[in-house]
Amino acid sequence: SRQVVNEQLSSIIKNYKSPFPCNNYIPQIDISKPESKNQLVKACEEFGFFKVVNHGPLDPFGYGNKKIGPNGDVGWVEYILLSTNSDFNYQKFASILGLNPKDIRDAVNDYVLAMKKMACEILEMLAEGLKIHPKNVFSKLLMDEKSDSLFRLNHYPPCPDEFQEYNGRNLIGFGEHTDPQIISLLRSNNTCGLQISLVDGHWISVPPDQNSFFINVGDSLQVMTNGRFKSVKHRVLANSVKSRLSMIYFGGPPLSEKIAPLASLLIKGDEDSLYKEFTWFEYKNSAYKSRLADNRLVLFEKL
Ligand code: GA4
Repeated sequence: SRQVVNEQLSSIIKNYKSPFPCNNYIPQIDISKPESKNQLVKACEEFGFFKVVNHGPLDPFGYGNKKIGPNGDVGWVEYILLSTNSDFNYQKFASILGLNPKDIRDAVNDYVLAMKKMACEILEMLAEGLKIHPKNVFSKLLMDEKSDSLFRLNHYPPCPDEFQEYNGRNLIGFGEHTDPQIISLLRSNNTCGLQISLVDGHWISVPPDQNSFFINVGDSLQVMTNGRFKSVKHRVLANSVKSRLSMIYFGGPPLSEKIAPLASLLIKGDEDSLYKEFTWFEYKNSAYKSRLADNRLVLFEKL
């Protein structure tokens, strides 16, 4: 009968022993780490077999909706994130923006070029203000053809009151965070929502102004100035009636760039440095393992 067959089957399954016992000795290699080269060689010598983790080069680009980053953060937002790199090729662009992206790509390129120019001017004024020579210490990182800069378009649809009430507090459009790069240039329409956090922990609303740019210091500039400039925590609240649009240019260094406090800002030399040196690649890697609200610099602070 069917029942007997079932019982026999389940007893076979229960007693089945795999001829390939699983164990924890399969070498697992994190190829995002520098020491992985030696581990790869060892695994090939010992087993000729290994499992690779953290292989995905960071690729957060494209259209996104509610999800922010890879680690469970959500917001009342949809966005398009693009690399400004020249090797972010036509095909990639087309896969994000449709089959005939030439017009929009040209428009984005023009905009990004203008943003880069303005960011560099501001960074050079800052360097001069800090009496740092040469004045292009910061701006040269954005000018580098390998500069890892980004362009982000955010759309915050109006969020109806019944959702707003949820939780008894305002719904978050984009949760609090600091920007990892050197400098960010933001432009928005006339809808409010952006807030910055003061040192005492209070949030203040930034009145929108569609004819101006808002600039913020990123984590890398905080490190390069040894904490003199502050990477400001900011967030966006959802608006119940109007939709908010913003576009942000994030000016970042090349991946291989070593980020550390500038020697000319350290009076007693290395002793004064608040941060350990790291490459932008290392920083980005750890940033993409963090949650949006995390303090990503603590890992690189000197004890
Ligand atoms: C914040 C600033 C930029 O929008 C961004 C964000 C990035 C993402 O959305 O993919 C991050 C976030 C931002 C910081 C921590 C990581 C990475 C989401 C996230 C949880 C594009 C960036 O460079 O860092």
